[in-house]
Amino acid sequence: MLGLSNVKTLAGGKGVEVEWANGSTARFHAVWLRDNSPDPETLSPGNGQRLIRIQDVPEDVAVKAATVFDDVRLEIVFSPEDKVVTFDAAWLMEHRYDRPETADTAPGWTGVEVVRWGEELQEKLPVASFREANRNADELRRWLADVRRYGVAKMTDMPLESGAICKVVELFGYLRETNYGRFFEVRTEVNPVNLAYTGLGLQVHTDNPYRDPVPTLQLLSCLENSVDGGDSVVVDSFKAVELLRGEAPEAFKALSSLPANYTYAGTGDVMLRSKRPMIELGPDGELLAVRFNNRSLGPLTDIPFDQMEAFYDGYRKLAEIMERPELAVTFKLQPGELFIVDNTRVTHGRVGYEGSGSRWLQGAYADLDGLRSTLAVLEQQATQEEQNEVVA
Ligand code: NM2
Ligand code: OGA
Ligand code: ZN
Repeated sequence: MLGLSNVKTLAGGKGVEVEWANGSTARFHAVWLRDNSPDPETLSPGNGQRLIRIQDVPEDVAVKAATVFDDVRLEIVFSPEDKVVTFDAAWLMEHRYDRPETADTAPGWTGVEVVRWGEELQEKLPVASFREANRNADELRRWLADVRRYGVAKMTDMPLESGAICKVVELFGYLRETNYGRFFEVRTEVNPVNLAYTGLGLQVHTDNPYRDPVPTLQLLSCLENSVDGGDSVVVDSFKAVELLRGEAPEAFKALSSLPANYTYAGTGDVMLRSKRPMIELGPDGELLAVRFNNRSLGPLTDIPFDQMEAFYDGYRKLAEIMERPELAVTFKLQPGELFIVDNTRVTHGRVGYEGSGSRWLQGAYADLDGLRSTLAVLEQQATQEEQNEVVA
């Protein structure tokens, strides 16, 4: 365990600078430390939720004294309250925010947990067996971690029964019910409410950009697929955005700063609309989401006249990149197989099909927050088990 070697109080008690045994240092503000004090009057011991309001922290909060104990505890005395609080060295390390400027902070950056990919993923597309993931927490943890890293994964060995897709969602989270149902049939229909319910080819897309918030996970499972065609394709839009940013910075700028409109009215019983950028960045420039769907981009009504052409130029450029063969991973789903995509990131499409044979897929939506939560709990359990083994 990484211990603390030193602590200095910053001028005026504004905060502290902490040094760990490996030589790394980080500063913490007095107000931040006080707001995050782990004592039972500040944080509920039962659930970790904060019991105080920000106004309960004195405006002139300062560090009166700071001392390291036993290498692993930092004791702080806060003025004017004269409150004594102990912080844990590992906790401070995990939550430090005083980092040197990292290499990639240009708008469109992604965190270390995101690995952008192209056709090379074809040979190593993450996959797990449903039966295995259902009884083995390690297998489930690996599969969920792959979804976090690559935004896509396959599952095999599914029960060949209608609705089995729901059991996959139950492994990690909750179904997102929509106007399409708890889950939905994807097959050729006579009066299709959506072009997905035809044999037409579908350009790669994210689903339901006309919803706000969008469903952040989509699953598609296969019950029958004996037609000619109907192959699936997935493309990492975050990779496409990275290429766009390099090749056409003005296109990246237009798509990330102008509001697009997305719509779906089906046969008239719903009227869904959203107004969002095609490339969504966070306040610190992090690439958060892509909404890409040729069928559902509405009439654009919120882009200034003088910028409309720049938007369309950018959209065309992004679409061209999205269709590059070197970005595509393709496969033909077999009965008993499923794939899941992070619907804020990985686009999916299909080759058209017709003629003899049958094709029957089922789809469902769910959300990433539940998946990430399940994964974090499984990872914590795995770490604890490892530590217990070391001790035993
Ligand atoms: N379906 C399959 O987002 C879309 O409109 C794509 C969605 C109909 C639920 C198709
Ligand atoms: C969808 C979709 C692809 C397919 O249902 O959203 O994109 O392979 N389907 O049918
Ligand atoms: Zn789709």
